[in-house]
Amino acid sequence: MYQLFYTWKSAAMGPHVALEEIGVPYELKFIDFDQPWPEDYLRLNPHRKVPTLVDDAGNITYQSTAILLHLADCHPEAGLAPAPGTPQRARLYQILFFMAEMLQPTYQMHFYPERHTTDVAGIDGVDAKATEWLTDLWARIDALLGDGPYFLGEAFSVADCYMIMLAVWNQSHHTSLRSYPNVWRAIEAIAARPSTMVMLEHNGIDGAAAFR
Ligand SMILES: N[C@@H](CCC(=O)N[C@@H](CS)C(=O)NCC(=O)O)C(=O)O
Repeated sequence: MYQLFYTWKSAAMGPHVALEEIGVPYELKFIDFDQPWPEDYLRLNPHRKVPTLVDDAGNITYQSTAILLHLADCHPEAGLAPAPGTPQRARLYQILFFMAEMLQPTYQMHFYPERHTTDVAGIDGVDAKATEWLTDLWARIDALLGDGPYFLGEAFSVADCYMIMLAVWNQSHHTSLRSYPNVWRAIEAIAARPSTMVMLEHNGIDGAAAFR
């Protein structure tokens, strides 16, 4: 039994989809962002972030990309990642870390522009820059997806689990993901998977139609 600590529409969405794909028992543990961080949670993850995964033996993993790759490695039968050392695995790393290093921090700039400047008058400019970058970064994701429907062609992987999380975050961004044909096709394919449906429903999101 895994425990996945999460909050609404958070970076836990990718690991949640992966756990559903794998089909292992897990428990979702809600962290209420309107309350102070629980001390027992901070002992698991002192970085004051979700998600955190805890396994049966009490082993702790945080950082959503690390959780996704770890789950894929622990449950190879689910086929969520190609074998280590193969060109396809290298491509998975490349895509996953591109999203983690480029898109995720840019959404942080968009959602929390005040954390990215000491100049109160410059906050709107930080958000405007993030918005500009997001428009460009999704074009690169579109190119990486190519004919898809998933990043690795017909093979669904943890990169797709991660991408659907970013797509949820795009709900407040001005550029609609419908303007990226490969991205939109991937969203529809991922959102139609029973695993993703469970995650979306849990977060109060009404399927692919809710994306923009
Ligand atoms: N790189 C981390 C980011 C985690 C993260 O920023 N989580 C957000 C929720 S999506 C959080 O816990 N934010 C709390 C805060 O920044 O105060 C990951 O992917 O796990």
